[in-house]
Amino acid sequence: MRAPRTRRRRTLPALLALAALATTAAVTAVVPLTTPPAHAADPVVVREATFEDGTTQGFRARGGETVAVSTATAHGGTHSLLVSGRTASWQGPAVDLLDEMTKGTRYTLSVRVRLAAGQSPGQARLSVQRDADGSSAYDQVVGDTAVTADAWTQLTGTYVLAHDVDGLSAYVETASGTADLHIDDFVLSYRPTPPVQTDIPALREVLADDFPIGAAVGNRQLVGDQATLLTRHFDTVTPGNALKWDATQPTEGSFRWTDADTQVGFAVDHGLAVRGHTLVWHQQTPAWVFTDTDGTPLTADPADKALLLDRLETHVRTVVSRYGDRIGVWDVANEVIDENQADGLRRSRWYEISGLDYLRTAFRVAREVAPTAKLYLNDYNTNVPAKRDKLRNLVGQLRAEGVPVDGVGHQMHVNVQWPSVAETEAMLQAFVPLGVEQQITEMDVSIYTNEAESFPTPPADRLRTQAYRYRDLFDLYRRYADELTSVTLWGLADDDTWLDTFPVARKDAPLLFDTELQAKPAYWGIVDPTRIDATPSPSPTVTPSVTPSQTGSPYPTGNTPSSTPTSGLDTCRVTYTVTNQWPGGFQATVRITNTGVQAHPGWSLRWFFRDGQRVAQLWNGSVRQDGDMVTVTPASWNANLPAGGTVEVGFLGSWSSANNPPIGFTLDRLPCVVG
Ligand code: 9MR
Repeated sequence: MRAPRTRRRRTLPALLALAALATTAAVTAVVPLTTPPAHAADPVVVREATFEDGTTQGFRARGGETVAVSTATAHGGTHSLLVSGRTASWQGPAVDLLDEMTKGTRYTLSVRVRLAAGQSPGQARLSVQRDADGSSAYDQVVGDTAVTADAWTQLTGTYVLAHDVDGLSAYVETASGTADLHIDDFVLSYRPTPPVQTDIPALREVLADDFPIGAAVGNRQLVGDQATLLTRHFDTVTPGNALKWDATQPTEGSFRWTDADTQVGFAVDHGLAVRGHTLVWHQQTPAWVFTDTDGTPLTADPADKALLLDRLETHVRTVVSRYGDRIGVWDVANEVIDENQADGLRRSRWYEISGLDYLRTAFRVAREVAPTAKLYLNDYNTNVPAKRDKLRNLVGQLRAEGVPVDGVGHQMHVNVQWPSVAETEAMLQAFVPLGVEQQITEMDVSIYTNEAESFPTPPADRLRTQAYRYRDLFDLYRRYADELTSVTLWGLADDDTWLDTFPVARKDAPLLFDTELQAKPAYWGIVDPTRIDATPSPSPTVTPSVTPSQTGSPYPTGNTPSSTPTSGLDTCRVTYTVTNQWPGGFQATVRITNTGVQAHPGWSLRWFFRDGQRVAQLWNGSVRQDGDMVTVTPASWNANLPAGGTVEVGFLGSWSSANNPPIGFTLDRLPCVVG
């Protein structure tokens, strides 16, 4: 008989000690320009159950069924746990984990499942039950997965506890039926992750003169390291799901605010602005909205239409008024354009029943309830000319009628190849004549260009290409900073992205921070493109096998020719030289050459110190320093920096522990080459 494995349980202090070790390692390995992102250690097993000691090792029934150790079959060793006598599909083996799991840590749960001999094939899933204040909630860790009596199936998934709880358990259940089943080799583990980097510029400071920068969030982004990363880099948040109709009013008249209140409350407490997403959409809207009280689908007849608009008015009034001025921007309506229709209007249930009146009602009521909030029409693929033009026509028409549409949201779910910068610029330009605000609302850059590709870890060359895409698109956004009132990314880090399951299940990596919350080359694409090639990548280059395919999906992965840049920048070059250094003080010069084709009158040069240095006195210009961010503007006599021209400023500064050169040099917000 296999000996039971020792239970190893790592406490939070131990975890922090490991994290500290990781930091030390990263800091001592510092390269000249910045600390490389650290990568996680081996997993730490918090709890496991093999049943080899003949006990149930803490597993119990969920309700009335029988849970007992069995030697009829085992996954390794000779024992497993048999569950029999089930009378409902939710019954199954459960293990209490309240003392094992810490809020905010990302755990991996794994268990083997096999149906008992003679049972017909079925489906099983692995879930977590959370109990708080007498009520329970259920989170799926691994969805319905085929299981049989002939072989063991492994269910593995990750879970972050994002709520305060007084009870917590993991359990296996079946999608349907009451088959007897075995489980074996349950493991709960986590990987100690490196700490959030604090020696890199905060995105919100880098972009401070351009636009607020935001991230879509769920509850799990509000705890632990995720929260640290979020509040360090971002100005705004968009609840990714919590404000949608299915979340706020799942059944008529009963509103549910738990997650939305948590997310908006967190934002307010941390000084983050909130984009409200979304009041009207053809997805994530419960069926009752479009159904009569007797279950009949609503039609376009006047009584049905009145009922629908009445429900809409109640919904908008209730949701918007709950948050009042805590939500300054609302995506009042989402994805209402279908460029394949001659009139450009999506044939949603909203449209079929009410024509354009649902939009008129939603905007009118939102304005009434939140008179100072900015009201948006939000859509994807707004770069596609046909869609862009139809959206522009609709916005023009509604505004001409007096419908209070203040802004257009461009989702920007794009990829490493598509769309071109020129097409994206045309998208922004198209709305300028209307006099509306514009925002980038859901940006992510998939590493995939078609549905056939799939990488277990993102190849280095994809991450590099992605970084140049971020660089180019953000350069464009910066040029349109007067039009764009914010830019939001659809997620915080690659550990949690909707693209892991869309358009097919595979690991994607579309954001600026990796699955361990470390800055990716994409981050440097925005902050300091000269660092793109210096940022370590998690894996060697893999050349994917590419089979072009049509997605047929609403979010095409795109296959237009790449506009992706070369690594040269045609803007400016900076040379930073420490000419003298003594304990506590130093003197430096910064030489800027305009390598672009246009003059920079009244230029502004910016950089970020990394070691807490301060500028004490600067000559040949004026200086302002906010934290690590230094902004230099010219003196009267060097105010114009012509194409090909050079300006040199010098300064006296102070330093303490280290005096590494600054990073993130920009000239008029455009990144400069250093060297
Ligand atoms: O990020 C959201 C994801 O968690 C949901 O499963 C999905 C369901 O429709 O909605 C996602 O957010 C969408 C957003 O609300 C509208 N634009 C497309 C986004 C990605 O699907």
